[in-house]
Amino acid sequence: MFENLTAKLQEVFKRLSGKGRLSEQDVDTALREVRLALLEADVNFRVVKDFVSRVRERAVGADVMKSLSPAQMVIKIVNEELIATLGEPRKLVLSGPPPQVIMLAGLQGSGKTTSAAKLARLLRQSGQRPLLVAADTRRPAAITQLEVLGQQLDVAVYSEGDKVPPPRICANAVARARKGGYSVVLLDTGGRLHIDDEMMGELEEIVRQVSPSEILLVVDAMTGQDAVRAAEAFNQRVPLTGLVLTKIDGDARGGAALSIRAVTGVPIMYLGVGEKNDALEVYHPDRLASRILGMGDMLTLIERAEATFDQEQAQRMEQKLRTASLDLEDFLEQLQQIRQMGPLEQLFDMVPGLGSMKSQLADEMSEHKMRHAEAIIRSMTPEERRNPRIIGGSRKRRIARGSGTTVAEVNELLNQFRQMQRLIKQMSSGRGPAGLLGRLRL
Ligand SMILES: Nc1nc2c(ncn2[C@@H]2O[C@H](COP(=O)(O)OP(=O)(O)OP(=O)(O)O)[C@@H](O)[C@H]2O)c(=O)[nH]1
Ligand SMILES: [Mg+2]
Repeated sequence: MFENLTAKLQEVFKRLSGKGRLSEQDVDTALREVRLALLEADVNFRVVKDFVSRVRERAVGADVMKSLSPAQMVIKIVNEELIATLGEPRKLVLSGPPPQVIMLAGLQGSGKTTSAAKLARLLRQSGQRPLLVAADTRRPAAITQLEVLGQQLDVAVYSEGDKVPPPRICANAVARARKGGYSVVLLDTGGRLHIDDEMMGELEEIVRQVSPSEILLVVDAMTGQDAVRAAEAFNQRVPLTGLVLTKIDGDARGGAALSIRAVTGVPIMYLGVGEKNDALEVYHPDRLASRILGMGDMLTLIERAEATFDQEQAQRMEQKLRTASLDLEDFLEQLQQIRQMGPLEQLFDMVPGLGSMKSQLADEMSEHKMRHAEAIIRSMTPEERRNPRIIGGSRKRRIARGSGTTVAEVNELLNQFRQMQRLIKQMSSGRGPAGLLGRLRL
């Protein structure tokens, strides 16, 4: 979906990266091109304007990090602002007493029925017992469509044919779910070609009858700004809690995906990425942004790491990690490398498996602590660095004095180092986070 936009943005970045220093004019020229690329991708013009001005403000005032070229710095800012524009993710809330009700609404053909089935599948995977409800009585084949999907997925489908009014069907379905021990009820409502009063009235009545905890609007991302307008109109009548953007796999220009959150204020929650039952992804703004920029999550990390790591040193490190013979000299080198790579938090985000350890790591590796660690290691003799076991009480006192720290801090560092060694041993024996080493290419 984002091919064109991605190609355009990459061209802009490529031109920037040819330059050693960026003047304000370079930034302006680049941003003009970014602006055009976004407008061509059918992004809402107000969203574009706001986006560009945020990037400009940050790019002009930015402290360029030592390890990043000015062009990389611009990419970094564009990426972060893109993520901000795409908006925070929100998880489905199903914490109330069962059954929890999720209503799916949307224009005709937007992908409600398909998404309801995909969502049922995801929910079942996470341990829920879903019940799909055929609440679209207008289109003759709609009920059969849902029943077929239910059969494929082995998920129960509740229907009462097409003579009972949908709000009634929904209320009955919830009662059935309660008796039958279903934990989640998914309402597949009927769509219309355009927003009309009858459809909205029906949705409002369903909301009144069964008070869904989630009201998800399913929007076809292929329809561009129409999708955004439709979402605004829906949101005025029923309180939407989230968006499902479908057909992200299509070849439309992507503007809807980029504008809809900013324009409507409703968070994107899922992305439909294909016709198959498993083609529903939980939305992650950072992943979507990197897809738009054409950079894999890891790509940025590797690029930055490669820029600062010299190849030879990297190979040496790799060898050491494999044989788990890392010493404090290497530890120091690592600390310096990491500091050159930019904000740590962001770095952690990019390494799969580190996410959960992030806050702990970030705390342990705050700039302040890193500076102390460096000072401590610098105060050691080469022999002590190679063989920390020889560091006893008097050596610790000497090191603490030399580095302007305390014995407790020296101890802490030595402990951390031992922990790291242990972790590395685990990883190199294949018990650690899968593939971490390979991905990091240390
Ligand atoms: N490529 C692709 N196709 C999708 C996606 N989601 C839905 N579709 C297709 O879009 C068409 C319409 O999907 P439905 O789920 O029937 O849409 P609906 O909103 O229920 O339509 P009505 O009930 O008629 O209002 C079907 O052919 C789906 O296979 C998606 O994420 N990617
Ligand atoms: Mg349908």
